[in-house]
Amino acid sequence: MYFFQVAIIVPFRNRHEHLKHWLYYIHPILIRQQLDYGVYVINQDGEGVFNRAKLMNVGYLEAMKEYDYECFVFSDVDLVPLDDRNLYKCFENPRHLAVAMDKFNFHLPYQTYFGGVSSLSKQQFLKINGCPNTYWGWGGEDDDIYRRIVYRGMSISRPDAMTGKYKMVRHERDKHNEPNPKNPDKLHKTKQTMDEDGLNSLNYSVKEIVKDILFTFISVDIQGPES
Ligand code: BGN
Repeated sequence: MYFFQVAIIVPFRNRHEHLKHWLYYIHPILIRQQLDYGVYVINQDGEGVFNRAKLMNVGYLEAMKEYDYECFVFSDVDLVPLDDRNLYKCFENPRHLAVAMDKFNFHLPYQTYFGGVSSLSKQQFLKINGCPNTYWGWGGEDDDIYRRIVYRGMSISRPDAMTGKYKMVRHERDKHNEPNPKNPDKLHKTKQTMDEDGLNSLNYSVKEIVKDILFTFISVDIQGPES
């Protein structure tokens, strides 16, 4: 049997209650999928504005320090897949997994939506220079990643709407993660900025690494924006 080495990366802050539930559901699913995987929870240290995509970049690099992973699944901590056949692995193309979330009435909110849960092989991730580091606060970073994929000549794959069902654990809007009005405009420039803003411009410092039995918890200072 062929085993896939998959790093599951979870951008995180202050959602320990969610994490507990997510781990409880996700591990049995991943085991039933017969994957060789590691879970990396990337915790943004401090009270600055949240930056989901930058934490994804950090997760990629930190996981790679531990093991030569072939595949990366990026998941929000509040999303639990409802069908075991929604495989947490990588495909020919970057994949969007969270296609039918309950909060969107089990539909895609729009055709190019790439948020929630996605997978990219090491090669695909490198091809797009990883994620943008400059989307502070809520909104747009997933759209930027989608654009990077298209600008590099790839397309995305998805499971069908039955297989791709997800439940979102309910929560209030997080503190320090307000919609950022600067983010939508940035999307027009992705094509020009993606070569300078990504894995190759990432700066952060690791504060603490805690190896739990079920996951690795990495706290990082991701050096917030000047303004
Ligand atoms: C979109 C957000 C995404 C978010 C989805 C679903 C933006 C950029 C301006 C168009 N995009 O509107 O980041 O995942 O909603 O909630 O805000």
